[in-house]
This record gives sequence, structure tokens and C-alpha cells, in this order.
Amino acid sequence: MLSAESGNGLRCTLLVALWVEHSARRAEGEPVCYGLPVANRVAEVNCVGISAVVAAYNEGKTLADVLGALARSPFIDEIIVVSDGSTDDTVAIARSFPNVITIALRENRGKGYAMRVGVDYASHDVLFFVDGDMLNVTDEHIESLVLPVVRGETDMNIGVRHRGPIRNFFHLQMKVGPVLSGIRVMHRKVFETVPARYQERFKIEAALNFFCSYAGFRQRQTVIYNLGHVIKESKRGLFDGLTSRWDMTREVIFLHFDLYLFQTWRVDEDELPVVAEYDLFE
Ligand SMILES: Nc1nc2c(ncn2[C@@H]2O[C@H](COP(=O)(O)OP(=O)(O)OP(=O)(O)O)[C@@H](O)[C@H]2O)c(=O)[nH]1
Ligand SMILES: [Mg+2]
Repeated sequence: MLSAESGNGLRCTLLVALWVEHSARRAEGEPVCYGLPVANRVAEVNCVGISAVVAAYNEGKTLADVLGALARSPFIDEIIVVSDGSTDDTVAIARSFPNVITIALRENRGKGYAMRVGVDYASHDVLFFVDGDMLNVTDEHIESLVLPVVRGETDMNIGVRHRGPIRNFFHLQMKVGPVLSGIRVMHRKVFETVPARYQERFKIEAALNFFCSYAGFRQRQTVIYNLGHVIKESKRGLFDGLTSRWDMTREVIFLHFDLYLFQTWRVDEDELPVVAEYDLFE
């Protein structure tokens, strides 16, 4: 039996341990359960309506995993997959999910354009973007990204994969790499801040980060734990993977010069290319 004194001591120690654990999780952005029943939070999100948009180019190996997670989630109301010219079974996999809207474009026009087409077809105001090559997307991930936007705490919430406290700190402070992450939630008005010519290929995420702030909207990052993804070098083989990684990196580096130094977006006005149904579908 514990004496009253040692019982109190134990309770205090437990409380302190819980508090330390809670603070550490909050500091790293891990979602903390505040004891609200999950049904309340689902109802809160369902009042708004969320469209998930998945740009997928030859993601046959992982797409079913992502779509399964989205389809099971009570937070997601609509799922749109946009493939443009995939040569594997990406489109067939998307079509095998009964409630998924599959858009199969004829020609490959890059990730940003695919996202843009998905947004055009999305019915809801809140957009949940996720890459088709992510593994182990859970409801907890979805909820931790969606709730701050739905609750009006931010206008765009970027999911940053957990890489350990030190790397997280540098990534989040330096705002490179992971803050260009493809898993993120935003209001439609944030997506629309990006001029048409930056809604292309791999420019889109860096452009979203830039124009979101430029337009006066708020953004934040949330660290996501236990989220996996398949890198290009595994998907395409070492040579092709490294080549496309270099293409992507070069595009993003040039984009940063444009956005922050040359600022061509200040002078050139361009129009959104027309997304015509007859032109797009396979
Ligand atoms: N529809 C479409 N989706 C694309 C295209 N390029 C990339 N994507 C998708 O965009 C997501 C991210 O592309 P990745 O090539 O994995 O780029 P990344 O995640 O920044 O790079 P990794 O570190 O290699 O994973 C994946 O779901 C791709 O399938 C494209 O041309 N069209
Ligand atoms: Mg990827």
C-alpha cells in the first residue's frame, strides 16, 4: 500500500511528466488531444467541407494507400485525382475507388497545372493537397493540418515531415526544402493568389508560400510524424531520379531569384490558361 504522502508525490511526478511531454509535443507541432470527442471535431470540419486534391504522375505503387486513407477519413468530403499522361496504372487505381473523381489528362503538363485543374473541379472552399507517393497518411495527420485552417487560425497550413528536432528546427527556421512540402491545406483564395505562370510544374509550392504572404494571408507549418514517402530515385531508378531531382531543384532555385530578386510578377500580367474539358480528358 502507498502512504498518502508517497501517493501525492507520485501524482505530482506524474503530472509534471505529463506536462513536460505535452509541452514537448506542442513545441514540435505534434497534435495534442485536448479531450474533445472526435465526433465534435469531425462535425466542426464537416460544417466547412474539404476537397482533397492529389496530383499523381505514375504513382501506381502508392496511390491506393493515399486514396484509402483519404476515403476512410471523416474529415474529407471529396477526393480528386489528377493524372496527366501517366503511363502506369495510376488512372485505373484512382478509378477503382468509387467516390474518387478521376481526371485523366492527355498530355503531361506538370504538377502545378494538375493541382490547378483539381482546384477548378473541387466543390469546397478548403483544399487539402497531398502527394500520391506518400505512405501512411493517417487521420491524425489530416486532422492536424485541417483543423487550424477550419478554425480560422491560419489560411494555409503546411505539413512538414518530422526529421528529428535538430533538422526540424533548421528546416523550419530556414524555410527551405520541407516547407515546399506537397501535403498542405488552404483556403481556395490562397491558391488563387498565385499568378498563372507560377502554377506550373514544381514552382507551385514555393509560389504558394510566397504569394500567400504577399497577399497578406497567414501561413504556418505543422510537423507531421510517421509520414513516409517514396523518393524519385526509388521510383524511377538512380539516374532518372537524380536527373529529375536536379530539374526540380534548378526550377525552384531560379524561381526564388525571380520571386525575390527580379520580381517579374510585378510587371507581367498573364491570364490563366483555359481548362477545357474536351481538351483534357482521355
Ligand atoms: N499530375 C501530375 N503529378 C505530378 C507531376 N509531377 C509530379 N507529380 C506529383 O506530385 C507529387 C510530388 O512529386 P515528386 O516527384 O514526388 O516530388 P517531391 O515529392 O518533391 O520529390 P521526392 O523527394 O522525390 O518525393 C507526386 O504525387 C507526383 O506524382 C506531373 O507532371 N503531373
Ligand atoms: Mg515525392
